[in-house]
Amino acid sequence: MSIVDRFRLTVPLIQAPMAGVSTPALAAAVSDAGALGSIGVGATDAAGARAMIEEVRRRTSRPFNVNLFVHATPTADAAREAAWLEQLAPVFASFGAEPPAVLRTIYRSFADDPAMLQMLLDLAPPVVSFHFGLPSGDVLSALRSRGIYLMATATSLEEAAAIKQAGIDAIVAQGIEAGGHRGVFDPHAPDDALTTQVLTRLLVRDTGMPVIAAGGMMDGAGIAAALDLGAVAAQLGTAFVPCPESAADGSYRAALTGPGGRHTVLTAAISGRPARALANRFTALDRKIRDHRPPDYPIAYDAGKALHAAARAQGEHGYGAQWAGQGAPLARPMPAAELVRTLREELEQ
Ligand code: FMN
Repeated sequence: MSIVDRFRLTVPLIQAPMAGVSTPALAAAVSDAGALGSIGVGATDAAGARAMIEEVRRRTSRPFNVNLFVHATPTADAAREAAWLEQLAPVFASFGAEPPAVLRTIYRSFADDPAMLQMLLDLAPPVVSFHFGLPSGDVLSALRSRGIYLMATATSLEEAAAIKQAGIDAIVAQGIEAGGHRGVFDPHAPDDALTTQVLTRLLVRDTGMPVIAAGGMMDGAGIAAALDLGAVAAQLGTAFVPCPESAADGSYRAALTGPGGRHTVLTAAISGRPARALANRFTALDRKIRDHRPPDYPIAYDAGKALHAAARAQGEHGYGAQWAGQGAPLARPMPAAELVRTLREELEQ
């Protein structure tokens, strides 16, 4: 049974999980409107995730998705971290600030977080999805035994094969156009940078699994194209960033919906993993320090967030992590329920 039938969706649409940007209010509004809302709990701990799941449940009785980061455990490397901070020091200084003395692992991978697993087994959300990799077979079996539907992101045929092998229910085909972090399992491996169109078609043909296309779709025409390629649904992130229910701040919204939305860049300088963001002062800085390898994800993100805070304190918003996909100029700010309704109408035309 496809995800659309199983969860009685009235439109083949998933609002992408967006850690730090999607909120329980956004997910609930989307689910109530007939699509599948998602929360991203990758950047919080078990207690934070529990509170978010409970809030979604207070707001809606419809199904929703909870997304986790399953990245490789980062390796702290004092010399590499010091060298990175040295590169950023002049920028901190330009805002009258010092870089942090040491960088921390600001959140754990789901693979290293038994408390998060226990919380998920307790609350049993209807859908759980994984980004950056897969948990162990034992963890997957435990989640499955609670009746949870499982999805995972692939950016390549190899990652898709691993997802199929693990017995995941559906695969999210994330193309290079997508906003936010690329779901690549190994950020240091060569990346073929497949587009959503090519990846979706390849995975439909090669895996035989339900494929959810993600990356660059902003309207009914985009979703229809993905369905034509054989996808069972489309996962849209950037389209939902300007919704009033998202946690995006004013400068991020203004940049995304203004001329800044026309230019996005893939960068690992902000967090330590490749991610697509609006071109801003941070991504421009990346061009200057590209020869220096950032600390492991998410250790580098500790520096990125500190730099954003230092700049913002001086009124400069250009160092924020303003994740966005290539379709950003097609964004339409409106409440989430209205966006879902609009997308459904466009699809039915
Ligand atoms: N994907 C995840 O699986 N987990 C996340 O926490 C996550 N955070 C994101 C944050 C933002 C602001 C954006 C724009 C995307 C994020 N993504 C995340 C990627 C989305 O799942 C999806 O692949 C992407 O939004 C699709 O491309 P689009 O932005 O062009 O619609």
